[in-house]
Amino acid sequence: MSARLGSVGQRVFVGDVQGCATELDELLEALDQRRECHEVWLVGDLVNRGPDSLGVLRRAIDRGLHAVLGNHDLHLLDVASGSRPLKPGDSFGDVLEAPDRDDLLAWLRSRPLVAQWDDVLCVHAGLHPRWEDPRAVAAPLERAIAAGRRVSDDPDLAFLVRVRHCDAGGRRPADDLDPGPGFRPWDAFYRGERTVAFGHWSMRGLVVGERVRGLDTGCVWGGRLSAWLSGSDRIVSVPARATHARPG
Ligand SMILES: [Mn+2]
Repeated sequence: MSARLGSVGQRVFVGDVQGCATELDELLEALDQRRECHEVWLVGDLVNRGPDSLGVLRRAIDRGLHAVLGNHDLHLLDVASGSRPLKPGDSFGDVLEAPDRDDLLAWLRSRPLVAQWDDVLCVHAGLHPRWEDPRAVAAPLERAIAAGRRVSDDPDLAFLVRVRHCDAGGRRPADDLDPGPGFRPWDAFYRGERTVAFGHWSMRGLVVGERVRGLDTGCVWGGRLSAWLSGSDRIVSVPARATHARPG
C-alpha cells in the first residue's frame, strides 16, 4: 500500500488497533482491493490489551502509516522510560523486549496528538468545548513528549486522549459509566467546522454524526476494526478474529 495521497486517493482513518495486527492486515488488504491510493491514519491506541503490539508498531512504520497518540501509547512510553509501572492487563512487554525497541519508541514519541486538514481533524479521544485552536493546545505537549518529558498529568493531554463525557464548560465526570446530569458525550458540545475522526470509546461503538466519526468498534474485545474513508464518507470494517481481551 502506498502511504501517499494520490490524485484519486483519499485519507483513511482507522479505529483503535490495540495490538490486533492480523485484523489490521486484513483491513489494509480490504482497502487495497478498492484500488484507491490511501493515506492511512490510525486514531491512537496502537498498542496494549491485544496480542501483538510489537507487530502493529512494526507494520505502522514499515507501511508508512500515520498515527495520533492514544492513552495506551502514552502509557507504553511512560513504562518504557521508567516513570510508570506496568499495570495488570498490559500486554506490550513484546515491545519493551524487542531488539528494535528504541527505534519503535522513538517513532511513537514523535507522533502528533492532533492532526488536521481543511476538512478533517484527527484526535484519539476528543476536544474541549472551549478550545478555539486544538493544534495550539497540542503543539507544546507534542514537543514535550518527543523530548521524553513526562506530561501524563497535564489536564489538556488527559482531555485529548481520555475524554468521553464532559459538560458545557469542559469539566469531566468522575465516572464515565455514570456521568450524572449536565454531562454529555464531548461531541455534543463540538462546534468546529472540521469533521473529527476519533476513537477511545468502544462501548459507544461506531459514531456517525454531524461532523464526528467515532471509530473504536472494539476489535480487541471481539468487535470489529473499522476505517472511515473521509473523501467518500464510507465505513469499511473487518471482524475481530478473536476476543483478545476482556474489559476490566
Ligand atoms: Mn484510548
